[in-house]
Parts: sequence; structure tokens; C-alpha cells
Amino acid sequence: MLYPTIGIPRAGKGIFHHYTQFFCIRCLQRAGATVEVLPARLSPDAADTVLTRCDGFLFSGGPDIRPEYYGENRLPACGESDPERDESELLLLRAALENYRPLFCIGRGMQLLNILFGGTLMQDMGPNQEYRHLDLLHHTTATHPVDIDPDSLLFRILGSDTASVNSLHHQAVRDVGEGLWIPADSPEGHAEALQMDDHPFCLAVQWHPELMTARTPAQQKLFQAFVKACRPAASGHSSFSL
Ligand SMILES: [Mn+2]
Repeated sequence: MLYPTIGIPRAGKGIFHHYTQFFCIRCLQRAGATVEVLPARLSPDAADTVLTRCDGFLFSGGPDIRPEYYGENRLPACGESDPERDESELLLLRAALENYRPLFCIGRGMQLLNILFGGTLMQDMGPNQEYRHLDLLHHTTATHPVDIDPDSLLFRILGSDTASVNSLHHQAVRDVGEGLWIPADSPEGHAEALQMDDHPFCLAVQWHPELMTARTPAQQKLFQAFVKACRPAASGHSSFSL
């Protein structure tokens, strides 16, 4: 199939989350995908139906995930959550993993992946950062560097062991989920990407490539690689090559 169908759960509340999702959809379409925006509330049966229609899934940015999902009480600095979106997306992400669908997890999506594998988050990174990780004003600009592991999927896609990325997060990975590892980090050592090796294609980044492509065209390569992995002829839903 020339134009794979990629499912993206609807952003739900928050105008900025809709804004970032719009850019995700545009980047996927430019990479040659048909995008299906999925209902924000999915029942298990609806998730099964969606799996038959979609070749891959993109989990986009959004509100803080309920800390109860990683065994913590909510701290005052944790942002408001959308419990229904948390539940729906965890259900769909689990189903997509079990069915070997290619995945692209951005921002909140990366944190969701970590939690699904038993990882935890810092509920708030606090004000004392060497680099400002919540920099909404410069959301289209590369504001902090990341180091990229030469053995990672990210390195294969970007062709470089460094990158400069935007940063729109106040939470970060604390404990990495079992089966995941950190292929890219910030100078202070915060996880800026996650990788799981036991899956056809799972790309997870903390930054927002969808907002960067105008100024930093190389970030569009992430969408191209993902869409390529979603073509059934290329992936067979079981393996892929770049
Ligand atoms: Mn960052």
C-alpha cells in the first residue's frame, strides 16, 4: 500500500495540544500517509476495530498523565490530567504493541510508553535547569542540544550523534520502563528519547519534531521513517529496514 493509514488519538482538551496535533498530521501527510484522527474515548472493542484499519499509530503531546499510573500521589506541580484520554491511549498503545504496529510517540506519548512498561516520571522538573525544558515561547526553535547513541534508531534516521531540539515539557522520565533504553539525552542527562528493541519500529522522543520542520527540515526525516515503516509492504507488521 502506497499510502499507509496512521491513527492518531484526538488531542482532547487544550488548544495548544490541538495545535501540535495539527502539525503532526501535516508532517505525516507530507511523508505520504493517510491520517485517521481517532475518537478520544475508545472502548476495548473500538480499539480492536481501529487496529484493523490503521497500519501504525502516533501518540502526540498533551496533558500530564495521572501519577496514579506510575504509583505516585499527585504533587502540586503536576498539571491537570485528562483521565479518559490516559485510559484510552494506554489501552490503544498496549494493543498496538501486542499487534506489532509501528509507533511514533511524541512528548506525552513518550511518557505514556515509559509508564506502560512500568517506568516513572518526575512530576515537575523544577526551575533550576541548565537548559529551559519548558520553553513555549520558542516552540519552533531548537533550544537545547541532545546526544544521540550511534547504535540507535534515531541515529540511523538522523545520521548524526547530536541534534538540537525544541523543548516543551515540564515532566521527564525518572525510572526507565523495563525493556526500554535511552538513545538520546540532554546535557543534564534527561531522557530525550526512548527506544525498545523488541518491536518492528518504535520511535519515542521528548521534543516536538512536528513544530520544528520549518526551521530544521531534518526533523521531517522522523516522520518519513515512521511512515515508511508503516507501509505493510515494507514492514509486513513484523520487521522493517531503513
Ligand atoms: Mn527537553
